[in-house]
Amino acid sequence: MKVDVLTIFPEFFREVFDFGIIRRAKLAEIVEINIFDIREFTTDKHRMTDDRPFGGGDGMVFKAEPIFNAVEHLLGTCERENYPPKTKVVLLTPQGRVFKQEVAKEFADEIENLILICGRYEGVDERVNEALVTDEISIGDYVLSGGEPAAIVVVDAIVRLLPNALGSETSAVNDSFSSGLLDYPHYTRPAEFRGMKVPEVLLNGNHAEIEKWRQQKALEKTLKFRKDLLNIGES
Ligand code: 6GU
Repeated sequence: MKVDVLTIFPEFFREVFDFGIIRRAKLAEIVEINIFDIREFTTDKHRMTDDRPFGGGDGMVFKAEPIFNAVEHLLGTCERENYPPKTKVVLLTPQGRVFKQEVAKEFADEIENLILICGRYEGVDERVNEALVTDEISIGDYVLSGGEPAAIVVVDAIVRLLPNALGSETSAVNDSFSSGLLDYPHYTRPAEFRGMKVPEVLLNGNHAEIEKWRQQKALEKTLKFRKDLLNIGES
């Protein structure tokens, strides 16, 4: 997969993708990640990326032109209808569809070229959405100062689902959410630490009992924190 991130703060991404699973996926050429400075695609003397909102009101609006120019540079077109196959142009804003594990899975399975546009200011000129964007995505119900942290979240969640991104020692199958439940608790050595003991059941080697205990704990955690995941109404 190729990921192109469009941002007015390219420095923000200087090292974030150079650790752990993402770093390994890059080295193994499972993913290529490129960062582009949207300001490089401005055409005016002052290289402005924002302007005042039509209709008045507070805050500034992300201009359409540099974003159109950047996408045109990357895809050879800025018409959604003419994008190459398996291409998505994602706008990261708090107004989008909420990013969930199932969205990460869908993107990991279906996309070869992912363009992430990091929103900024009070909003992005809506013509970007109208003509360019295939998916508008939010990472949750809170407001960030820009789409940059969201781009990091989205890239991380997708890359670890790409074929062979996780080593044999890890697996996405048992992760929280892939089962529909939160993950069960984990323990490692020592069996007693500062007087706190690992649950006996994990030490006795009875795999059927261990599996039962893990399912029970996953259910308890989900009931405690995320009833909404259980489809039993009321979160
Ligand atoms: Cl993608 N952008 C911003 N600015 N705020 C957010 C978000 C995105 N997702 C949740 N809050």
